[in-house]
Formats: sequence, C-alpha cells, structure tokens
Amino acid sequence: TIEKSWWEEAVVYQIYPASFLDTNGDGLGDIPGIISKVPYIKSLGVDTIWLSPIFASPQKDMGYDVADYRSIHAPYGTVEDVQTLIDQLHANKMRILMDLVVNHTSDQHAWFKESRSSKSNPKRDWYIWRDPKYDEEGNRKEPNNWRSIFGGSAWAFDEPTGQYYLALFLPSQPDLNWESPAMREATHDDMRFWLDRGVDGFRIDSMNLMSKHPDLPDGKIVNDEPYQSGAEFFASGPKMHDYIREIRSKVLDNYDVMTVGELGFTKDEHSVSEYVAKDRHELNMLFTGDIVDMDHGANGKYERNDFHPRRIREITNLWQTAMPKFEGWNTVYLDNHDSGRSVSRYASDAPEHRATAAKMLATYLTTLSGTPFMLAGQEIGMANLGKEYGIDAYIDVEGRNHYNAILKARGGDSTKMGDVLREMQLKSRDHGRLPMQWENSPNAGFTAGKPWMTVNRDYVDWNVASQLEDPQSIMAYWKEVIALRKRLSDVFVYGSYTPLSETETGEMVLGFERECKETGQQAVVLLNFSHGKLRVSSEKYASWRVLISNQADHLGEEVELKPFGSLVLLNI
Ligand code: ISL
Ligand code: CA
Repeated sequence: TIEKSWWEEAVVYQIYPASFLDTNGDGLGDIPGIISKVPYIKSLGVDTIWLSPIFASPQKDMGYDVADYRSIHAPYGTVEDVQTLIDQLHANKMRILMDLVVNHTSDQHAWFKESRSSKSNPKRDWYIWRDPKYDEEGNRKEPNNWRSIFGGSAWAFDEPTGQYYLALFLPSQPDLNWESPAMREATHDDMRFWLDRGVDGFRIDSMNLMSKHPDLPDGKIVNDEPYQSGAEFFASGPKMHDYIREIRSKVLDNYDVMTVGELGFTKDEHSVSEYVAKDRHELNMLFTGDIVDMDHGANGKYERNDFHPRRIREITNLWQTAMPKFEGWNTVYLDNHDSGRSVSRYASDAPEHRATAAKMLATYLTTLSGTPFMLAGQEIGMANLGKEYGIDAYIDVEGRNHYNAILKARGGDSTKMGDVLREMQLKSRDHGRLPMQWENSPNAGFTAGKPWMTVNRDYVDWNVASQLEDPQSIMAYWKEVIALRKRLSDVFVYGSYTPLSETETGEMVLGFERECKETGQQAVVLLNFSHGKLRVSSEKYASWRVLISNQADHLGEEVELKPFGSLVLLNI
C-alpha cells in the first residue's frame, strides 16, 4: 500500500494579490476580490491556493519587503478579511499557503529601524552589519564584493552608524541575521500567528539564502565587473539545515501543514536531497530554480539563450528520477510571478497555436510526480505582453534596474536597446504579474479604476468569461486534466516515472511513462514542443486507449502529434 498525504495530492493555484481582482476601484487587487472568487477557483478542481505576500509593506518589491508580518497591506484588506478567506477556503475543503519572506525584511520593519538606530541596540545583530573596508587611497569600500541579485553591490552604507548592512535584493530589503537566536524566535512567533489562524503551510521565499558563510568571503572573480555573484558563500550556507530543523521542531510539527522552499543557486542532486529526503524531516518540497531558468544565459537571466525542449527533458528527468532515490517529493511548475509566461517562453502564443500549446503544458504539469503549482491565468492561457508594448509597460524593479544599467553603459541611447527589450519581452517578471483577464470589458473586468499595471490588451480574446462557456477551451481542458490526476492518482501522483529517450520520441517531443506497480496500470505521455506535425512510433502502445489529448491522433503503430499536440494513453 502507498503512503499518502494531502500535500502530495494537492493542486496549487498561485495568486498574485495585486493582480487578481479589484473590488473597490483603487486599481489594486484585494482580499475581498479573492474571497469572491473562491467558488471559481474551486470549480477548476484546484484545492489549495498560495498567496504571494499580503503583509504590511512599502511595496518596493511588491510585498516581498515586509514591514510587519502581523498586519495586512491596507489596500488589500485586514487580518479579519484574511481570516474570512481562510475560513471560506476551509469550508470548501480547500487550503491556503502563505508566502513566508524571512531571509530579509523591509527597511521599514520595526526590527530594522531599531537595529539601525545604534551599534549597541539589542537588535543590532538581527541584521548583518559590517565595518567598511578602505582601499590604498583611503576610499571607503564595501565589506566584500558580493553583487545584489537586483544589481549593484549587495551592501548599503548607513551614515549615522558608519557601517554597511547586507541586502542581497534591494537596499530597502536588509537581510536578517539568522545567527541571532532572538531574531529566530521572533520569526517563529510570526509564523505561529498565522498558523493559529488556520494557514495550511508556507512557501518559503529565498529559502536557502538564510544561512551565509560566517566570514562573508569575497565571491569568486569571473570578470572585470566591480561586483561578483558571491552565491557560493550565501546560498545553502553551513547552518541552513539547522534553521529548517528548528522551524520544523519548534513550530511546524505542531500543525498539519506543508512547506515549499524556494531554492536558488543550489542545483546538485545531493544538496537538494538534504532539503527534501524523507528521513531528513525538513521541507516537503522545493521550487528548484532550473525550470524557470531554462532560457536564461550562463551570464544572467537576460542573456539570450533560446529555449530548446532538450532542456525541459533534462530537468524533468533529473528530478523525476532523483526524488524517489531518497524518498523526496517535489513541485511541478513552469510559471510564477518572477518570470515570463510559459506558453510564450517554452511553447507558442501565436494565435493559431496558443490554445493547443497551453493545453500541452497543462498536460505536462498534471501528469508528473510532484505537486503541481499553476499561476492564476494559466487556466486561460494568459501570455506575455505582446511585442507592441515598449519599455514603458515594464515597471518591475528587477527588469528596470537591468535595463537602466545597460542603457547607461551604452551612453543613454535608447535606440540601441532592441536586444535588451527582446529578452524582457520574454522573461520580465511583469508578465507573470499581469492583471487577471476576467472578461471582455474595459480592463478585462479586473478593475473599475485605473489598473496598477498594464492590462494585456489580448484580454479581448483570452478571458475567463468566454472560456467558461466553451467546452473546447483551455480552461475546460485544465479541469479535465486536474480531474484525471485526482481520479488516477495511483498512476499520476504516486506512480513511478520512466523517461522515453530522445531516440524514441525525437528531439522535439518529451515523452515519459507513469506506472502504478501495485495495479499494473500504466500511462504514457507525449508532448510536442514544436511548431511542426510529428509522428512518434507507438508499437508498444498500440492497444492502449486515449485518456486525453489536445490535438493528436492515436494510429496504433504510430502517434501523430499536431503542432504542440499532446497525448496521454492508458494501458487499462
Ligand atoms: O526574480 C528573479 C530574477 O528573475 C529571481 O532571481 C528572484 O529574485 C529569486 O528567485 C528570489 O525570488 C523571491 O525573492 C525576491 C522577490 O523579489 C521575488 O519575487 C521572490 O519570488 C526577494 O524577496
Ligand atoms: Ca482594490
């Protein structure tokens, strides 16, 4: 018999609160908007939602800069509203994950205000403060050469006390010092605050950055830039597992909850196993960064590196075969609020392919081992902003910093920025944050006011209202594949995974088998990642029956996949 747990069978729907539904016309989504859509979300077959941060925040990084974990960003609503949302979800047998952002806080958090107030403040060591260094000419320099993930130095100088503090993201997002037991306890208390209100788990932001090498050594120099990554000294540091185990034993183990850790930089199988191997008793699952980096360059996210299906085959095979070795569990995801939409990046948003491509990716997400995470809007095939949008439509700080740094280096000539814009049109974080497209009415029915960011004008053709009516829609397909995953959970959730090789399927097709050893029930999944019609030999599957397909034909000895076609066959 198979050991089962709710979080393995869950299907999670990520909501970016600012962009879901605005109920009071201020142009920003809100908690009442989410509450009003609980029946809609449930109708998809989804059973868990993950809310990106909704806490009090100056919103320098859209809430990933938290000023107070126990109050809600006022435009979103109140703690009472959140309690109503939690209760409504539970009444519908659904669950809720919150975003736990505890690698850093906002510089407006009371902890940081105290910490920066003087060198002798009891909270001074809740953050990472260091004296300046000086070069031969006596110029002040940062304590080390680490680069911020959002560009520039990872250190910010604080005049009044004459020291630098570490900030791996924005200077207004100081990193917490997890070495401080008092700070850790305060964070544990904040977690309990939400767990006591019924929250069912956390997505842990920048999870593996919490432990840094205690000496904060200079990062390896790989070019002549002033700042170097340094990630080898701040990702998965020496105390990482102590901190997670402490969170488990002191907090999480008192509740029936799950955790999903965001894993950056760390990519090797052994390190990954240390977070999620069953006997480690640490996290339930991870977001390994590689699946959202498939079209990033070796020298950074915005370096051109056109996607090839070989990448998704490698990454899928890697984790699908690794996890069972140590009885670990993983997520299955392609989209989040930090990147472009998968249909535009890895498949096609051309009008003639878009619906088929979105369904093919839905098939990928729901037929693998691991907990599927989908981003709101994926169920209607929401895509990136089109090429007709210029740089002004891009407002996210990460992309802006990148663009402005290059613009400056090129002497401020914006006519020479076509290559940079091209990559942003694919990978900018703005695409993942586009307002939800509810209907074909002004601003897609997202707001009656002025939306906080661009509403993609393609809502006219791609929206919830029109797909609700259409049995052939992307949404209808999503409902079907989610239902199949639940009905055949022995195969699709708990079954074993066997990859089909590139020689068997051709390089543009991703293929794999799933099997329930107990019952002998088997499925094969074939996904065409190309614009072309392809045939795959299917002798072995000649007598298997079609479980679901978007645009494909089972011809017995052969399968014909239309452009971006997918097919799932079942042996019994
Ligand atoms: O967004 C990225 C670049 O595309 C990633 O490097 C991202 O910054 C990293 O994965 C950490 O992301 C998380 O923490 C950030 C926040 O801005 C992101 O939205 C969040 O998902 C800082 O809290
Ligand atoms: Ca609002």
